[in-house]
Amino acid sequence: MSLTLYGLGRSRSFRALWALEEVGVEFEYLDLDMGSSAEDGNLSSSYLKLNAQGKVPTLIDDEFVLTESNAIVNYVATFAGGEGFVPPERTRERAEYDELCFFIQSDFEQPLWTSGKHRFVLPEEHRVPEVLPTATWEFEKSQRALKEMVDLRGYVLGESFTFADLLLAHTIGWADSFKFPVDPQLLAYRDRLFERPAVAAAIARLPH
Ligand SMILES: N[C@@H](CCC(=O)N[C@@H](CS)C(=O)NCC(=O)O)C(=O)O
Repeated sequence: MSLTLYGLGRSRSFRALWALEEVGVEFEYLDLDMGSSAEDGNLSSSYLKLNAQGKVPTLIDDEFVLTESNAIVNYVATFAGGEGFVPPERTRERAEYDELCFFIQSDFEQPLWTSGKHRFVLPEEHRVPEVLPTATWEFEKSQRALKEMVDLRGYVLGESFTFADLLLAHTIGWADSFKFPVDPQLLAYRDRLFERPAVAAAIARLPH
């Protein structure tokens, strides 16, 4: 088994990097040069063959290529060492895990991505700065909903850590780094999750 993860710093690829460190498998991590079509760039012809959008993350497992951070995290949980990080299929616990992960990726993170796109990701002629206050308003709305949905004092699905915690803690960190008004309870939850040794190991893989 030969595993390679392509990513970019603490972007959404960090979710996959953290998951691989939680499982404790051997892998190579390659941090791409964003916006570059050089060999180590996300726009190189070789990378675009792996990920047609030139986005991160991309995981290569021998000849198997997988994109989408949540799909990668769920796949990583099927490796030896990943038991318990994603609840088993055909259970209500799994349905609740999916519910939360879909909420994070559809509602909770979208205002953050809207903000990123309209501040620095999209070509300048496609940026609409007027949308930014709406993104803040939407984030505050999802944040309030999240606090009703889960108990942030422990792990969001109950007794033990799952990759729903990983996804959520990463996304809260993203909101904080984008200077969104993040509720102190969410920040305390993120700080606690970020104390996990796998987070330190993942950070150590990033270029400094
Ligand atoms: N839904 C995708 C989103 C991937 C994505 O948009 N990644 C960003 C970094 S967080 C990226 O590669 N952006 C480069 C671009 O949009 O050109 C996932 O979660 O994997």
